[in-house]
Amino acid sequence: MSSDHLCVRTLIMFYILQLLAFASIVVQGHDQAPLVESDVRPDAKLETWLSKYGKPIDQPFSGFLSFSHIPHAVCLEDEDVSMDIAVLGFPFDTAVSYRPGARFGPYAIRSGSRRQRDIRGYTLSWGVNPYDQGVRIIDCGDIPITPFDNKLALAQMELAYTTILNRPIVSKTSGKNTVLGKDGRDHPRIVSLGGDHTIVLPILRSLYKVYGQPISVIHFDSHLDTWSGYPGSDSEESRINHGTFFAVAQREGLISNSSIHAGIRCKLAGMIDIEHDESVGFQLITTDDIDDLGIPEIIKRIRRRVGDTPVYLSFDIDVIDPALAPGTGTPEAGGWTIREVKRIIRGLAGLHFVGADLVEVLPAYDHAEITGIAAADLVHDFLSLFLSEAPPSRKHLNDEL
Ligand SMILES: [Mn+2]
Repeated sequence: MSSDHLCVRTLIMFYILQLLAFASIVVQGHDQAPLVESDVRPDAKLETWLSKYGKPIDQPFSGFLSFSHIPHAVCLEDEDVSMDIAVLGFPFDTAVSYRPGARFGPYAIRSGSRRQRDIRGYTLSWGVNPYDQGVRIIDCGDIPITPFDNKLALAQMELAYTTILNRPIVSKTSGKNTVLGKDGRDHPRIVSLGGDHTIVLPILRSLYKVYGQPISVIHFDSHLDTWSGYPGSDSEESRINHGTFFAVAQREGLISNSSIHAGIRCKLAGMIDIEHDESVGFQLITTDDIDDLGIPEIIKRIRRRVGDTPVYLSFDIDVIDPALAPGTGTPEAGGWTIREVKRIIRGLAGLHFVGADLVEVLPAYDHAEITGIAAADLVHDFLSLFLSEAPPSRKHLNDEL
């Protein structure tokens, strides 16, 4: 047989097979009921989504981008909104010494929180779900901070924080171990999403106004953030940045001398930096202390340092090893793991927290959202921290197994 003949026969076979396949689709189509019933008659009963499927439920990958899908409001606009705990975004990054981009941090943390939600907020490590503790937790959105004028930006952040801090709480208390303000009442507690670390200065100014006393700070960071300035930046405004804000806060009398750093490993000018740091009111726990002292001793030292004073928790994501949280502004190699830090955080439950933040998340340097997801997970821990009376025991776990 010639190759021409073979070609023609192959072509005919191909067309016959195609015809058979088409015929079988037509026959099957007639035999099967439609997959979705749809009443297209003109007199058909009108249905809506709500009447048929009920209240829309966000999927982990859908819905408005509030933290962990919690109720959200523009709290600065709607003056009737009140809460016990607020999540508040600070999209500010115009006071950094290295990479800018933390203005996208609040977005990245909320985005990283999408698989977290109230109905599955219980964790074995805490033994609680922060969303079923009878307190109202609201995502208040972001403060509209100017990126053009830091003096104005600082004023905006302070006023926004104070505005929300002065809202009446909804429940009898905003959680466990709260501190009364100088007006004698319990105030909402705010978890701030940064933003570069400078946002803590207006926050501390606002806390001082409401609580009427200096606040102790537990500061997780690879850097001291207590420097007095940067060479070549001598104006009053340039002295307020993400490496100096604690020194400014100390000069203004906003923080007590019972503060403590955890996770320090940055390079220094020398011991002169540590001496200055002590004068700002800080003790320090270095990154290596986790190996030399262990986690229980680190927890003990932090608790002993702050005692029962009002405490603010400031968490720079760069305390985590950059391999596990690369999306940050001033990465320092050789940091703590997320698991280690989470254990330390749990050990701090029962202290008198007046607020917390998670700062320096830069999604532009992140990969596969790993920094955003870690940050969102830590914010979930902060909520559990506010709502727990003491560090979790293992009572809810069956250790017999
Ligand atoms: Mn910092």
